Amino acid sequence: MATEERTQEILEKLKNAVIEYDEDAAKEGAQEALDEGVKPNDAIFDGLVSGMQEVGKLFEAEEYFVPELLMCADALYAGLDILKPHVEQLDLGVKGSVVIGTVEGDVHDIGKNIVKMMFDVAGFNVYDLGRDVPLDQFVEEQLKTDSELVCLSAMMTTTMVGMQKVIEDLKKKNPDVKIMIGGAPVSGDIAEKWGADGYADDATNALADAINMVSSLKKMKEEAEAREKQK
Ligand code: B12
Repeated sequence: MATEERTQEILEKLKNAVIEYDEDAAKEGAQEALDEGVKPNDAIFDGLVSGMQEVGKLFEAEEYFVPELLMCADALYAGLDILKPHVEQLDLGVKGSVVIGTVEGDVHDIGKNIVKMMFDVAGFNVYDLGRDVPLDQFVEEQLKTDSELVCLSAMMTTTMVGMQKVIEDLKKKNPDVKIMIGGAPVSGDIAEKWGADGYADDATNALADAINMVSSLKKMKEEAEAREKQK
């Protein structure tokens, strides 16, 4: 078990590996975290993701441009690949099916993949459509898989508007489906205005909200079935 000081050192190494787009350091830091008993969740959120938040600031300050961002993303994924299989599996008593993807026109997929990881560790069936997903594909996949939940991610003000169409189309085809949206430009107010059932600002809250939605949906279905039987 790493001491508090050593834990901070490893987290700092992971953070800097992303900022300095150093894939080797990210892999090394991830392995050190595992070897020394740092929780994989902490290494991901307080190390890698925290580094990417700093990268966002450097981009805004025009110190970094798209090529740097791409290399930072590669470093983050290099560390994530090592840590992900070790994230603790959760048994939260409810499991569901979820369709997830980043909407059309948008290639940002780090946040979406981290939300996906949380669903994976909670034992959900995850249908990941990837990034830059044509809007109709969300509706098609939900109908095909009969998933309880659809999660839409967008990182740009220009692409998030596509979510509104998906929400409308999904609710028309299947009023029971629950829809959750997220990504930096999205907010709870927008989610409400567009008729989504939920919004979360990070992956941990996304899973917590999803569990609530899926359990209320399952309860409603069970009650409806019980009423049918009584007839
Ligand atoms: C890395 C990055 C890139 C990388 C992406 C690599 C990849 N594989 O994802 C690359 C280089 C490809 C890129 C490209 C561009 N980018 Co960019 N990018 C970023 C950056 C720096 C970090 C994003 C990130 O990964 N964050 C880390 C993750 C973990 O956080 P997150 O995505 O927010 O996800 C968390 C939550 O939001 C939430 N969440 C996310 N999705 C979902 C979904 C659901 C359902 C729920 C519930 C929750 C949830 O949970 C996640 C985990 O906790 C941001 C800056 C920023 N402040 O966000 C700019 C940013 C998003 N990019 C921006 C821009 C402008 C671009 C480009 C147009 C640049 C250009 N000139 O070409 C292109 C667009 C390409 C395209 N068509 O999509 C702008 C968008 C501005 C806007 N508001 O519209 C930002 C905000 C930078 C800025 N300040 O200007 N980018």
